[in-house]
Amino acid sequence: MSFDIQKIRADFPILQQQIYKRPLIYFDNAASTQKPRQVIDAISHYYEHDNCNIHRGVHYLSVKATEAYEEARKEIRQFINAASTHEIIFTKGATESLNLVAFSFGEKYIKPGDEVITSIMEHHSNFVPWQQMCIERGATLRILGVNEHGELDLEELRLFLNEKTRLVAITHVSNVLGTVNPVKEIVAMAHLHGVPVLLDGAQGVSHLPVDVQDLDCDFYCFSGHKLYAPMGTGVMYGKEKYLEEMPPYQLGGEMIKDVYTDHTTFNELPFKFEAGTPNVEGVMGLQAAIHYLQDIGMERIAVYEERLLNYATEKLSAMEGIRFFGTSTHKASLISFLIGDIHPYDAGMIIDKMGIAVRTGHHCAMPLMDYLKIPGTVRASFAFYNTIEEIDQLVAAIVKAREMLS
Ligand code: 7TS
Repeated sequence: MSFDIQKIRADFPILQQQIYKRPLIYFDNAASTQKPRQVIDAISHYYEHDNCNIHRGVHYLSVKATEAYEEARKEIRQFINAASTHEIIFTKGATESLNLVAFSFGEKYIKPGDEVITSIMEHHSNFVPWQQMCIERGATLRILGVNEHGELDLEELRLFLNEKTRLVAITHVSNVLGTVNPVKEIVAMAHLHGVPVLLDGAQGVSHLPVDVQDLDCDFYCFSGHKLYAPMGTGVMYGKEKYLEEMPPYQLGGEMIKDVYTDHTTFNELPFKFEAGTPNVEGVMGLQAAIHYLQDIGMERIAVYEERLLNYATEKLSAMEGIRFFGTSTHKASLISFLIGDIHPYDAGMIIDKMGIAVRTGHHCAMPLMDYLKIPGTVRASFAFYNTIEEIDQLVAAIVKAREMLS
């Protein structure tokens, strides 16, 4: 498929509608992306032809659904270049993936006095599980700050890493600042101390090509719904050497090998971490989304989105009184800003009335808001179906919001 923006937009039925009598402009892609027809069709196809519980039956439909599910796992392994399908655990999203690691890795490896390193730019989903796990296990959470561009300081990481460090848990891309963290360097630094690294890929995987073996990260967690796939899908990638040692996160069907009245043995990977009936329809949609993205090409998506980001940054920089949060030279396609002293909610309401969806508030990053001493931001996050003309509309809406609210 060539990168034909009108053809791409035609694949997304939701983008064809009008909001407040204006064409919908959807700039809330960091919260959730829209779904192409191909994904919606894959879900319908599954229910019309293949629907059945998997892994449990010998009959035709059960075998067919199981094969389709396991085929999707193979393709997701390829998509992020994991070494084995044993390392691809299906979850209901990044949050569940992160909780799984915090609970299970914590139980196996974290003792009183140990340390976990995270950063101030984390989404609550990659912050609260570590904070809670450290409290429960008597460990210490050490929190990296950011500089005025919203970047991590690797020198601070160097100072934090020591013989008590058990894990570094860092986001690949910040959902507030847009910063693309130097995760390969972070992994290399941590590995020098024998410390594994978890990457929260919720905002990374939809914008950048991800190769977990090249990054050499030990865990990579993401959601399907930010990747043009259905809600309620996600992946926890983990290196087999850790997953083999880690205890199950949930107990029940699928994850067992044998159950006796006095004890249970657990299934092999990846099933040990997949208790209960999974979201098969969602995984069919996730597979279709990955096909769709691969047809366009992640590299090409990254180039187009960078054009949108640069254009938006240039236009907004030319306006008076806009304060940006996140000005790293390595950014994914989102901008967070404040318009003078206008509260982000007020600005967001007016922008919405112009048919433009932006997100306002703390973006589930309250520690970062405290650190920056702001109540929240207005965030416009772009996807490859957005256009330069839509960004011009956003600029006009900001001018209008300022006129009305100043
Ligand atoms: N990590 C990051 C970096 C995120 O941006 C999000 C969601 C999550 C984890 C959690 O993902 P979930 O799919 O499990 O909810 N971020 C946002 C956002 O920025 N606005 O709404 C959700």
